Amino acid sequence: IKRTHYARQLDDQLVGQQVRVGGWIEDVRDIGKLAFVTIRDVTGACQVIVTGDSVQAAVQAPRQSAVVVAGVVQKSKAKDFPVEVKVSEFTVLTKAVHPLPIDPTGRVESAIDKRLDARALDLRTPKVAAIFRLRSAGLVVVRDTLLGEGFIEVNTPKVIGSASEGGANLFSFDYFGKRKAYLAQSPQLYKEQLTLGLDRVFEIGPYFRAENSHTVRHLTEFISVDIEAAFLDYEDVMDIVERVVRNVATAFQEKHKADLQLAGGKDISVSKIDRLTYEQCLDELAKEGEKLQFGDDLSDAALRKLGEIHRGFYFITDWPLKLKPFYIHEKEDNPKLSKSFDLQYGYLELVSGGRRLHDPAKLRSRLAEQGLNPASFEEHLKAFDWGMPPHSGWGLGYDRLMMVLTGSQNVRDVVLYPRDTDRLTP
Ligand code: AMO
Repeated sequence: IKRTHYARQLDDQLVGQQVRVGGWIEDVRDIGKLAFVTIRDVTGACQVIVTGDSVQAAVQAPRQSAVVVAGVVQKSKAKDFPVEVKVSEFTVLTKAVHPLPIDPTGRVESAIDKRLDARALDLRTPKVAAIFRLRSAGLVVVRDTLLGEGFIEVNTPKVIGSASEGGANLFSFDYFGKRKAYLAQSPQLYKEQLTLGLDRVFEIGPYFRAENSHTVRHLTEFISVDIEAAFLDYEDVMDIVERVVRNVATAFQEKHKADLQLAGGKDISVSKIDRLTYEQCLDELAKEGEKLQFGDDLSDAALRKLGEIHRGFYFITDWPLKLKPFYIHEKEDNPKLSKSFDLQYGYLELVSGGRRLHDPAKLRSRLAEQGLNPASFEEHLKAFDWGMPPHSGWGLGYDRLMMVLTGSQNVRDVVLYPRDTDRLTP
């Protein structure tokens, strides 16, 4: 079963050499005494010529069966392949059972639901595989950037005893008949506590929200990149997220161009990202005929309008305090406003973050103001009595970032096994 080369490695230099290639049958052209077979592996396709006894096996094998072929590399007359393999051994390892649920050659497009039902097979489609290679490459860049800025990577619990983002959208379950447990909506409380001893932390992990939303951007399980840093204010962590996003976009364009093209992503350059305050957004929206009062949340329609004005990335900063979670710090010069921000790409929110309250008394009264019970946060609040430093951070929806950078229209395109209100399998 072992191979010596991937399809893409077969080139002029190997002419005359014996090779073994493993992959799956994409096409077979039977011309009697011989057959031309296109074999695809994760790197691409190659052509093999089958003669003699093996023709029968090749012709009868269903498309997409797993095979391993051995033979000698020779020059090819085919316009798509500079070389081909003259096969001496053609082994069908596992037959594909037809009809297959989707066509992984990408020639016949299937609806997203059908593709997700057959996700493992869908990954054979070159465009789809490219998206997941980019996802992986992007994580490396995120990690390198944050490690380079003095952060350490941490892992906090996903099974938790109290809500971190308030009670809405919380998945709960029975914990050994003793109490209720929840799935983490974010690492918010833990990451804040960690600044006390570790100064700068980041986490890349799955978070869970019982979102009853049927949109192209909401999942019930999503991956977030979270950071939290002591002694930084919100503008500083905005600079950090700007560098993270810029580095990922640049790496895709410079180091992963072929995959970016296969995925259908545009070259998105991230220069200095505009920073607009919430109130500036209200003014811009008013000019467009969308009248909102101070304190109103920016509706989907409003964000779509803003997205038309500011194509690409932009920050919305200084939101009304009451629109933001209990842990967000007010602006010292105007306590109705908060030291908070969202990073948008057009209408799509990619990141939220801000400066946090570090004074336990203020945090207790904010919890009460927001109708939350400080008693249920005592476990968290006690850390604030141990010399909590001022701190800021953000959470970046990694799936949404990948959606933008790969030019995908649906977050499900960039998630292997998406979870939403209707989908729990595969
Ligand atoms: P927030 O709730 O805005 O902030 O979430 C941060 C980012 O996570 C992504 N996201 C989602 N992606 C897909 N499906 C969902 N259901 C979903 N929900 C959120 C978005 C969003 O911008 N604790 C704060 C962050 C912080 O202040 O550090 C938080 O969770 O891209």
